[in-house]
Amino acid sequence: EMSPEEIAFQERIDRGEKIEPKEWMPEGYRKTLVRQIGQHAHSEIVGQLPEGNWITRAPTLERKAILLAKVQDEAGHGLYLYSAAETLGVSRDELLERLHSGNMKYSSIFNYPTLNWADMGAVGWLVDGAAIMNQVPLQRTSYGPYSRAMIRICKEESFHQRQGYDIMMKMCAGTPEQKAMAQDALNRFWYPSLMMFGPSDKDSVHSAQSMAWKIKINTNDELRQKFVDQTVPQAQYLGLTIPDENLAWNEEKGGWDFSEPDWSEFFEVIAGNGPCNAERLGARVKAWDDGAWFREGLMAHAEKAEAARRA
Ligand code: FAQ
Repeated sequence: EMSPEEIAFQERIDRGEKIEPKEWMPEGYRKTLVRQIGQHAHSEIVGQLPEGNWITRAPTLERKAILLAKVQDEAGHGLYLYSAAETLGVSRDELLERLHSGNMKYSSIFNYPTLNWADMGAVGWLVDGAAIMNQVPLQRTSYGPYSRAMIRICKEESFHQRQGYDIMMKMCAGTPEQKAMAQDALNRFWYPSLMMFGPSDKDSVHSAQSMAWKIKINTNDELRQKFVDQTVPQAQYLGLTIPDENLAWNEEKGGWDFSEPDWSEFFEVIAGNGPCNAERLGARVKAWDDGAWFREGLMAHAEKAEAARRA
């Protein structure tokens, strides 16, 4: 069963201690963190693409400046998270190689297209809203570097969510056509946003062990429920309709009943067969290949400087 080291480790977790990079940890704990933090970092980087697509077409200079800042934040989040993963003994190049070869995942949500400006509102409101719901508890995750990264990231995510909701408010107070665009964006992003929390608890292979290690704090279904409960009144305030006939207030549980997303679609998307998987991964691989001359230049410069130092 558990070795004496593993027992002592679990006791530290149970006492609420943070685990730091140089400390002993079970191999499974390290592997799970590399998987989750790496996937999270990749999501931030790939997550720049759907919004980056609209920076040049923002309707005003102010909207453009806001969106630009948000997308830059996402790059920063990706970099903090890669650094956090590197403290576990994996290099950034290796993580990127695993992403580019399709061996590591990123969030399913970024495999859906952003068709128009209303989608920028829906992404900020729903996608960042879901991201925060998942990340606020992760500020208390057991691995020190991940938990500290989450504190800063959550502050920036709340700005992202507000800017998205602000776009939705503006569009819903606009012409009937603009309000219809906002409704259409909600219709398309609702179920993919629910999928961000991962499969239902009965299909979540990692939850039990990750929660015992306090890598995860809540189950997927708990966070999905909290997200629906937070988002329904926000939709009502906008005068928009959540695309779910089964949505109903449940007095007993003090929350909303809602329809599950189409899980077969979810599993297709995470297997690489979503609407934009090939395009998203293709863009990242191209960026890596296009940067080869720069990496080579840096290496040549470092080698020259090293040779000069030795001489
Ligand atoms: N997409 O056993 P579980 C953002 C995979 S926020 C793709 O339940 P776990 C900010 C899972 O990896 C988005 N794959 O897994 C932003 C596993 O497969 P594996 C990123 C998914 O890890 C906003 C399998 O399914 N946030 O980027 C998904 O315990 C706007 C079984 O699932 C994070 O990554 C999915 N949705 O729970 C940026 C948060 N769900 O690895 C730009 C940190 C599950 O064995 C614009 N991560 N899978 O091959 C987590 O909290 C967890 O990893 C979960 C999944 C909750 C996502």
